[in-house]
Amino acid sequence: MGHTSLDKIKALQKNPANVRNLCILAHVDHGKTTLADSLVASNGIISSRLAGKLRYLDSREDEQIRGITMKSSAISLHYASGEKDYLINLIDSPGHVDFSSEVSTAVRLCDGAIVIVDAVEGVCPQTQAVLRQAWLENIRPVLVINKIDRLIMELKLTSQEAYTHLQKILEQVNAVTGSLFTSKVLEDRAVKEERAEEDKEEGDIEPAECPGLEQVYDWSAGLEDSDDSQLYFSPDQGNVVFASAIDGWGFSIQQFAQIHSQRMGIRAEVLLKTLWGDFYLNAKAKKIMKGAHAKGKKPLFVQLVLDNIWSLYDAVVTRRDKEKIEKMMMSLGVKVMTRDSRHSDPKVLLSAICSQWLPVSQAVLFMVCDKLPSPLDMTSERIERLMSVGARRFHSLPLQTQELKTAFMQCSSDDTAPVIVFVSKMFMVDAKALPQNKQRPLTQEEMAQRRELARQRHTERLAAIQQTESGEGNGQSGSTTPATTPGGDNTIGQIQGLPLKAKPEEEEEKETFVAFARVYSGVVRRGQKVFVMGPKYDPAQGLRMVRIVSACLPPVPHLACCTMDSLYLLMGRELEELEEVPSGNVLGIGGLEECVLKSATLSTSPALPPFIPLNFEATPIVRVAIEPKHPSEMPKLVRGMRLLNQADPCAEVLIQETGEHVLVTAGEVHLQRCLDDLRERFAKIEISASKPIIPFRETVIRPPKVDMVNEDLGKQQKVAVIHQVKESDTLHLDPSGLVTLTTPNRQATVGVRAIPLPEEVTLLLEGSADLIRTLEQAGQAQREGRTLDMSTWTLDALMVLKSRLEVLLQGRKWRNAVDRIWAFGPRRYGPNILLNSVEGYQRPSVWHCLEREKGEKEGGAKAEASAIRDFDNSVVSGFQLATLSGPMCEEPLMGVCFSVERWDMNFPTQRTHLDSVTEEDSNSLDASVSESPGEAAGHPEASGKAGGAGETPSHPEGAVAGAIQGRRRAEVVAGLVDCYGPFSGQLIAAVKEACRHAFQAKPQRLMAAMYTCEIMATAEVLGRVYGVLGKREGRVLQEEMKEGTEMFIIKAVLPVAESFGFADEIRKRTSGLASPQLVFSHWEVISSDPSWVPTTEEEYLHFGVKADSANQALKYMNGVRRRKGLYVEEKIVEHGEKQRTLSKNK
Ligand SMILES: Nc1nc2c(ncn2[C@@H]2O[C@H](COP(=O)(O)OP(=O)(O)OP(=O)(O)O)[C@@H](O)[C@H]2O)c(=O)[nH]1
Ligand SMILES: [Mg+2]
Repeated sequence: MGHTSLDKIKALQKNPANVRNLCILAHVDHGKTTLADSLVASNGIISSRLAGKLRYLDSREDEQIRGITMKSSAISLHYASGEKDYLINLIDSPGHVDFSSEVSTAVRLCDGAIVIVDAVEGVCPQTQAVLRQAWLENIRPVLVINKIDRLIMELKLTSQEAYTHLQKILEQVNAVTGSLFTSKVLEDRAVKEERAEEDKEEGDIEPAECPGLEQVYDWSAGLEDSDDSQLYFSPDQGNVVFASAIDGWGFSIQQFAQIHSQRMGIRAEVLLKTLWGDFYLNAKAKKIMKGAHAKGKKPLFVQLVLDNIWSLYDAVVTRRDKEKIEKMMMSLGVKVMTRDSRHSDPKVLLSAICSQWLPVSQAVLFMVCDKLPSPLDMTSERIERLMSVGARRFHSLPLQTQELKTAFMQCSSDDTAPVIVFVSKMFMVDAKALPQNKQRPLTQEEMAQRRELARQRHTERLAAIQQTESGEGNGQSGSTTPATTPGGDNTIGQIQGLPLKAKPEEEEEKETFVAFARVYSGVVRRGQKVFVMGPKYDPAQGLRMVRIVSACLPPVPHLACCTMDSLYLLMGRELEELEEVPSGNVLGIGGLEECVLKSATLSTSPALPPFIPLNFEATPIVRVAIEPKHPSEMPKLVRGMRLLNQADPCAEVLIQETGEHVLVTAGEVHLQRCLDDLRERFAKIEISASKPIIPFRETVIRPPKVDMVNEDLGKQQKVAVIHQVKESDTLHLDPSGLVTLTTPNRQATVGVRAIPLPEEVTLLLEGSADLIRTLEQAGQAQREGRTLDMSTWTLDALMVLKSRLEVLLQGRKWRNAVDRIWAFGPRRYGPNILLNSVEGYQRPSVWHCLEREKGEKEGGAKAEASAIRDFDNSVVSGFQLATLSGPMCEEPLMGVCFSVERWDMNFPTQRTHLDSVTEEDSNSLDASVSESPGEAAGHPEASGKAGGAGETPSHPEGAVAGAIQGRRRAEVVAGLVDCYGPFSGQLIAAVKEACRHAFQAKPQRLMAAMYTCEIMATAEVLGRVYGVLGKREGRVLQEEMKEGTEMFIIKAVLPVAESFGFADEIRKRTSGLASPQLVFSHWEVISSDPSWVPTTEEEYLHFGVKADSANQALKYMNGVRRRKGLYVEEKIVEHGEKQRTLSKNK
């Protein structure tokens, strides 16, 4: 616990004005955990000599071994600044991209953040990502520029050069903030305009009053009048600290302003304004002047600040000049222990001096308390955003819900204030580590109490013995059961009341989940009951149905009720038990594992909507199939995977259609951690994991114009492609690629053509998946006769999507295409389109729900829709199935448009139709007709024919021939169940097959998932980095030199399929100098055709007869097919003798 007692922290928790909830954010390895160590050491929790080496908050073994943080963890610290006592709830977060979801969980619970930037590496991809995350959550950042010692020791910059370098870094960080701010202002303006428009519609503003409102469009409106000066990082604002966490020093310019104002007799305020910037000291005039750069003078910052540090490093580390060190220590008023000054490593002495002279913890904690907001300063904007879940807007929420905003703002710990808690993740703790199960030293009072109890027990026992001795006959039993006397019972009760209660053995074995949470309003008490709001919970509905928290589960959808069994203070590796936690604090809650999966909103008021979901930056993409080493341990694995799913914010666990248990993770390092966790904590069994399953997509492209050796292609390629589809009596293919397929019972025929979608359309559809899903839900609701309330924002976004599609789909082929979109797929929101090109078939378009007033008209039209409409859904289902798994290797399709150009239905009751069909191909039709009672009944001729074929017709009378019109459709449907199964099923299968064949009639390609990576490397190792990238099919996009350093930044894309072991290989080849961060970026078509075989002479020459070495796409495809147990067309040894010549050729 260090030198701050638990009672002190409890007292501090009650004063939210002096509480700071903050997290440390940065790119990987920029020194977050090292800085946290110094802050932890300032509370005496670890020794200050170990600060920076221990990495106390990296409590997992693998974190220590790999040297990177993998989960966010919190610790509460006390900081006294003058009169005031502050409580700092500090959360350290990981910087590696694979764990960026942990950053999201940390950021949600905080009001501020310390953003760290490495002075050498500057702004890196994750720095931008975390700044964006902080921005999206509306939390205020302060900056620490860390590792300044590297500028001195590694880059060997002079103090003047270092100053220029630091200026550049600050500019870079501010540029990121600036771009975030600009986009925010523009967004705000859009919202304002939208509101104005709404008001106008409501009639508040007469359009006539503001003529020309629409015409004048000032693009920079809002930018000038928005004050952004507070946003930027600037040393004179006091929101920047310069530090070297490892050497234990750090300062803000306030400290130096104070030191020098005393020494030089210049006012501190003046120094504060001039210490950072283009100012210099004119010694003669004793004045501070502007224009240091122009006049070639040393800026004040260099002269008064950096030079001191540079000379200290020079004396202590470089020259080890004892005399000078003594002198400097004298002038700084610092004393060190002899063992430090005599230590063989000069760094020890250096940090001993620095940590007294400019302790980093003081500088950082002061800045944090001074600049970051307390829970009381929560902005109304942030609250509204937290509560505006989904497409709903804050102003559309019920009034009672809107009133809760004041509870957030007041952050009150009154008993009357509603309790509002957000759980951002669940983490697992060994039950033995829980404070209630731990032995702890007894306090004086507890010892006295126990002594008293023992004495009591002793006297009672004595009294009992005396009683039995004097008693008359019940001697035996009485003497052996002294504990059952009333006094004895009482004793047990009292002992249990003490914190030292013993738990039953089996409970100690278990691991339990603790929720990582924050209280936004009210006081949380142990044993309190609260509502758990599911992500889809609707407060309007809830308010109607429940009033108070009751023990029984209220029957409200997405609302549960649970008890907070225990509350904890999070202290890094340890937990301390608490009875209650007031508003504004971060805490751990035990006992929620049954009702909270990963994150949740808890409250005593049913008016609270669930908070908006955490905003994850990473997409889980790496999947592996997992099985236990011993098949009998399957149940343990299943349980383990369930626990893992709960404990990790971003890992996904699922059972695939094939029955495999699959784990999806954000990257290789994340995968490794999840597997270790499964083995050691959750399942505790031996497991084996498959090789990562790489996702692919299948697509079609326009016929290529050149072949593999860049020769112009004639027509022959087209013909070759088309011959892949085998025609049969139910399947026809015309040379233009239109596939016509008839259902087995000959009652429906569909004609489908596959067309590649333009790349931009695919991208747009992929990016709008959520929006399309909303559209689909609205359509579904409309079909069921409900209406889904969408905010104007969503409606607008959908309109924009529609018009962008219209712009992108130009040309004769796509005429009116957007209005003819029938469905999206797979899963109804994927990046493929089903197009209605059937002549004369009218159906409401997918955009139908956007036009509310028109909706009614079309509803009327619906009533008279033909029977064909009943099967509309079957066509869509067939399309969904076809797009879910393509013909190449059963992977989902992407960027394909299936245009249905023909859809005929030949219902048996429609005499004429059937006639024509039977005449066309009577032989093949016999069986199907004969076994279909409906058909036989409605069509005597057909049944007659069937009889001829040797079958007994079921209804020879033909009695139903004159069935009345009203019953006709019902009969059609009933009659459509024949030997091929229900008709709708046949139609689904037919559409699916038609789509597959249409797909195969076009040149097919695989699409690979691509990572982007940014690698920083020095010139010496640049060549090796390129080597590794080239070997793995990577493509370099950009290479530039980082200003002021010798580093190159290489931006490249790399197929996910080639990425395993990439980071390790790069690290090995460059002796650890370069380490890439891989982030999923997009899907890319692999240009080679998997079904390609050399046909021209040049191709034979180039690739040989087999040409299998060149075809990467084929390799991928066969890999996937093999994994899925599909047929792989491959010859293992083709020509025995060829192998001998192979080495010669190479
Ligand atoms: N030279 C120098 N090295 C530092 C400094 N601060 C941290 N380091 C080193 O940088 C490495 C990474 O430090 P960490 O504190 O683990 O970095 P981190 O930001 O927590 O890393 P992740 O949590 O994995 O993102 C360690 O080897 C530290 O010793 C510093 O001020 N100067
Ligand atoms: Mg760390």
